[in-house]
Amino acid sequence: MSDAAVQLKPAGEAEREMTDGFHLIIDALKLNGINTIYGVPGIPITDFGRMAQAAGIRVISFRHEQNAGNAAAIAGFLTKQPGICLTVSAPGFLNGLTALANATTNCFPMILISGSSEREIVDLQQGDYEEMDQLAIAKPLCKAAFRVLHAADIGIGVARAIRAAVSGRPGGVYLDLPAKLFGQVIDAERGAKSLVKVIDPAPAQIPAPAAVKRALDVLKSAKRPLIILGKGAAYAQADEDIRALVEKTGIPFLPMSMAKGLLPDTHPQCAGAARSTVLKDSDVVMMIGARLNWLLSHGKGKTWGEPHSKKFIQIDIEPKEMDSNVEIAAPLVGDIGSCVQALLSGIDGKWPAAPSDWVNTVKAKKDENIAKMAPRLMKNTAPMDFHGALGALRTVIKERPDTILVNEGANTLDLARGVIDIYKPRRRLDVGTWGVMGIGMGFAIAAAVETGKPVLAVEGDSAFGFSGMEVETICRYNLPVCVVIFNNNGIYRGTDTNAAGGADPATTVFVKGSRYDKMMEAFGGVGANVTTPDELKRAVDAALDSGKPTLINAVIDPAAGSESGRIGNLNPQSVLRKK
Ligand SMILES: Cc1ncc(C[n+]2csc(CCOP(=O)(O)OP(=O)(O)O)c2C)c(N)n1
Ligand SMILES: [Mg+2]
Repeated sequence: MSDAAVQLKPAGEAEREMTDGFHLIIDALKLNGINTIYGVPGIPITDFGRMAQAAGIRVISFRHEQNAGNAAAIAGFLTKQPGICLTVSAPGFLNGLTALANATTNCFPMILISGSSEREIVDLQQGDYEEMDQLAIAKPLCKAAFRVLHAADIGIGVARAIRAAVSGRPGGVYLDLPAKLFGQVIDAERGAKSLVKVIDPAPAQIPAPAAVKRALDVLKSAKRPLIILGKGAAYAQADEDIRALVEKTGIPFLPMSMAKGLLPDTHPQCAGAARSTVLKDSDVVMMIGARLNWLLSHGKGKTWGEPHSKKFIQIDIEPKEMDSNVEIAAPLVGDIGSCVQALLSGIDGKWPAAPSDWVNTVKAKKDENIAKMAPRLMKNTAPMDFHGALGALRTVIKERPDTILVNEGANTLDLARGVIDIYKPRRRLDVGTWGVMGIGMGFAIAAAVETGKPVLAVEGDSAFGFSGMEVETICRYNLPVCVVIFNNNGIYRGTDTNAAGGADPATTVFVKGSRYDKMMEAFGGVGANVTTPDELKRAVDAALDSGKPTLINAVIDPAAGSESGRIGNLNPQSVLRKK
């Protein structure tokens, strides 16, 4: 408020305690238990970040907004509270928006709070500093988008953002805060009264009894039942009930990538190593927080043993998910915890054991596949192939099951998913529904910040490049993160050649023999270069023992990978090329 304005007030008014937008936003976040912000400073949010830190919020500053956004998104997944990403206007906002869209696709609760330029100028397109109609751009890419224009509405704005992010199917929310809002001053008492504590932000959604009975009837009729656990099941934190449901029914279960560890991958009922058999030959499939998208071949076709018919039971909080790709015989709409509890209460001592011929068939296939893979994991050669290197990391996680594994790449991702067993819930974080590169360092940082647990990030050399500068952030905050780069000199392989024969390298290859470990050393972290699985194991053990930021450059045979890892079939082909 200007001096002139103060002078015009009646006597006594000038001494009344005032507050401003900066403080109201901080107070609104704190009132709702939000204690960490991930972001990048700049106009108009630099002072806001400083004040938030001064007020006791942990503010983690990144080198690029997309990584801060990915950190916020995975913080949301791990805590069931919206992760907060803070960005500057226009370009900073756009950098964070990719992460917000990815969070929405993956059903992670996140709020992107972005400063924005002056509305009057933006809306007349008069060319403001970092001018952009951010609200309009964010809207189609997230679950909800809000703008606050008046300090007195900050409490409501933050409350709406929190509720939208975590209730029902969680997702990304955009909150637009124009620069002028931060400096707006209102009476402190009025400001305090305007704040809203969100009561029961993610209300339980109880399934209808008839839907529960229908699901149980379909399940009971199965001769070859299968349970698929998705990352929604991991998010729900209904770990004990999910385990009880699986064990009481004795049904084989298949964990999707980020649901690994809900029950240990070494559990006798885990069918992870018999994936194609159980998808093809099952007759009733119950999906818990898993969607029938491309990752499950849309629930149809050869993978699912068509033309034979299959019955699906689907547990999801979002009614629109039902029949998205195929008919769902028993839709069970509600939150996963409530649905699983309701099913459990219908499963008594008389519930039939899972048919033993089916259980035995699955077990035989799984044992066969595990035995086939075993010798490949023990190869101690230089340069390493993927299996040899992953064999070493598999032992690391077996010995340290509390470690959080972050994983991205193509071969590095697909092979690690199959080889590295996970033993506890929410210990595997990866590229999710989109198969997006770039989540690595953001996920690793937030996993360490939110849980305090050691983090092992297993990264393809290409994948790492998308967020690699954040090794400085890891060193700056001294986080217990060990990054292992599977360095095969490129995307999928390091052996491609330029078909035109010119001086330019092929499109998929990188500088040969790069030493990514030196990047970590540049910022005071520990770097190591390893060429055998034994060396790799020793270096990772040392990193996890010390808790020091470490980057291990693991030299992988450049010829070892395959095109697009395990999803090469998705590459478009022209009939002309086949001539
Ligand atoms: C944002 C984004 N850009 C591009 C891609 C395409 N892509 C898929 S995997 C991959 C990198 C694979 O190479 P690397 O990480 O080195 O794994 P490798 O197969 O060599 O182990 C790329 C660029 C993507 N998935 N996401
Ligand atoms: Mg590579």
